[in-house]
Amino acid sequence: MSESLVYPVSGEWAHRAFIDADKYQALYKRSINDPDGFWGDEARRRLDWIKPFTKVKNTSFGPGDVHIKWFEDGVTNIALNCIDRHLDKRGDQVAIIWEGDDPSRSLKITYRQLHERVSRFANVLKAHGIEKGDTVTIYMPMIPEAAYAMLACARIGAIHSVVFGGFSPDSLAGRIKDCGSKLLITSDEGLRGGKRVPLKANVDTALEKVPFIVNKVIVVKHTGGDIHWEKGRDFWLHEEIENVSPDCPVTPVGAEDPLFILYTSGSTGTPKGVVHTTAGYLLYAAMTHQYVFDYHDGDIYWCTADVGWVTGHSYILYGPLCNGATTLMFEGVPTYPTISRFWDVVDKHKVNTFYTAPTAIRSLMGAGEEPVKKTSRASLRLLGTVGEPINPEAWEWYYKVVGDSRCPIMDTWWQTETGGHLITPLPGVTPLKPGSATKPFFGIKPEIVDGSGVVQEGPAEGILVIADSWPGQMRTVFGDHDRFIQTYFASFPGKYFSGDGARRDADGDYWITGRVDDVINVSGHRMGTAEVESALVAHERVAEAAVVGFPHDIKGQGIFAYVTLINGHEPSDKLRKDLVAWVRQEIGPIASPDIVQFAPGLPKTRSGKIMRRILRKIAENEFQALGDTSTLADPAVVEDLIRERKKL
Ligand code: 6R9
Repeated sequence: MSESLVYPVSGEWAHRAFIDADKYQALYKRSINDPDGFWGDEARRRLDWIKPFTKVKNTSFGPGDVHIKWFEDGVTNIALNCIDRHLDKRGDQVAIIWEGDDPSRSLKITYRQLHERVSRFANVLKAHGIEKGDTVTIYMPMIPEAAYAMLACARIGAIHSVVFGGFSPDSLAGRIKDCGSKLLITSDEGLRGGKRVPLKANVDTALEKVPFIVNKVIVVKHTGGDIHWEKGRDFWLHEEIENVSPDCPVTPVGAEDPLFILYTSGSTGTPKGVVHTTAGYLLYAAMTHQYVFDYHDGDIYWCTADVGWVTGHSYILYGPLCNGATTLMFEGVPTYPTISRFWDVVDKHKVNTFYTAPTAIRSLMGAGEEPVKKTSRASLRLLGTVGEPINPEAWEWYYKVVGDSRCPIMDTWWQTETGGHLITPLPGVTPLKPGSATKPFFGIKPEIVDGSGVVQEGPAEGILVIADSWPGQMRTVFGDHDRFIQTYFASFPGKYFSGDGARRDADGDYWITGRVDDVINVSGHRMGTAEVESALVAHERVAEAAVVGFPHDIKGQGIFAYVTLINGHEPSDKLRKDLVAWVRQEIGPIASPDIVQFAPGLPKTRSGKIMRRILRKIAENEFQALGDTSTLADPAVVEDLIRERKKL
């Protein structure tokens, strides 16, 4: 396939980037050979400390004892680093640009304004009894108050748990129960694509399911919509902040005190509360943000994620603000009011760096080049992608159409658990290969192991593990350290198990093949679902594809492909055969799909991830055992898929 394609570092980038290939080599070497020296220097240089640390790394991946501590005797505060220390130099610089769902609404918030709003918010939390170490649940739309709420918690040492605003009352209730928050922050309603999201009503329903946990709800007035009001429990933020002082000194916080909990689903059980702590997390988010996006003073930076996901935590909020950046927060969706919205926003705010997910790119590709080409995008300098493997076709389209072949694409591989980018190109350093996340970031020791844990050398394919700790790593599963050990350190003792498969090519570049639970074993050959999908979407009629394994009498597992066609193309048996032949030709006979099902839509979470669990069950004709479908963006998709499956 297009694997041989390499885009070298351009002359412009070699010149402007912070580091070049030689410097990367030297720094990487030091980060691995002398982690104490490397990270100690970075932590002193990048963070302000209330009490300096004397110890740097104290970590063990087992076997036996698993503990992860960085800078453990240091004392600092996140808000001090993300706000207060910037006031002298950049008090009047814009910290957050907010772009509303409605294109006529946007706001600019300076660091000085951010300081006052966060301080007042923090005083409101204190007035309602929140103290250091308490958990606070945040269920908010993408409005500046979501950022204020998170930073207000950090300011007073409270632990936030942001629950994505697209989650149902049930999911919200489960997450409240797990971490036991006494206080919840929400808004009357959210707004996405012109539609109202009943956040406060969802909170009311959720709180009926978990009575006696939350006793205070702080409500931000956003749309002004009608809501139910529980006197004595519910409080308007705009009224509360009038009653408190604008001064709120930061609470000194230990480097290893928790900053936040973020729930993430694994292959089994209820969502896990991933715990990130203070100093190591912030250092890692800030450093990756600077180097990966080559962030320079004055850049306008936009990450399209929602603050309900880790990408929003690390790369809308904490990393950029720690670096004193201007970060754009977008309330809306890529298709509203028109399919040019992303690029209109880029032009409106002169965005230099744009970071999004492959799924967004693919959905926009379906509408062709014109909606992109009619915008300028002259301000764009660098692009980023995250969340799933990006197929080379989407990469090329992103590069050529969106970036006018000027902007390098940083394909950043990481996870909720990792806090920040682990495998990623660096502009000015890394030749780009469409579909490869390329090389490890500083301090990251990736290894490829086989099923029994044997480390593979040279070009190899297998399971991706990380051999040693880095500062941004999660520390535990909230309330269940044993589950942390079982999930991440039991499969390959002494190593962090990522749950992803990867291939390393002859240049040492990593290609993420997808979750190992998605790997299909066809006649003893391992087949990455991402690879088959990539081949399918390379077909001129295919908009999107999802591939799963299903039990096959002879081969062990067969390949089942769900295919969404580009508008204007009709399903037919002929096209089905063409697609099978196409994949056979693109990858090889072992990759030929056994079954192709045309699907007008795929089951996706609201963050755009395809729910393969559901696709696997439908492929297996197990319609009764679909499990929880509550997190789907559009549950009706499933009915369509079942109907079509029955016809095959
Ligand atoms: C940041 C984030 C983590 C999983 C991860 C992997 C997939 C993320 C990727 C990627 C290939 C990339 N993933 N980035 N796969 N290339 N650049 O997405 O966190 O929601 O926890 O998902 O996403 O499978 O294991 P999270």
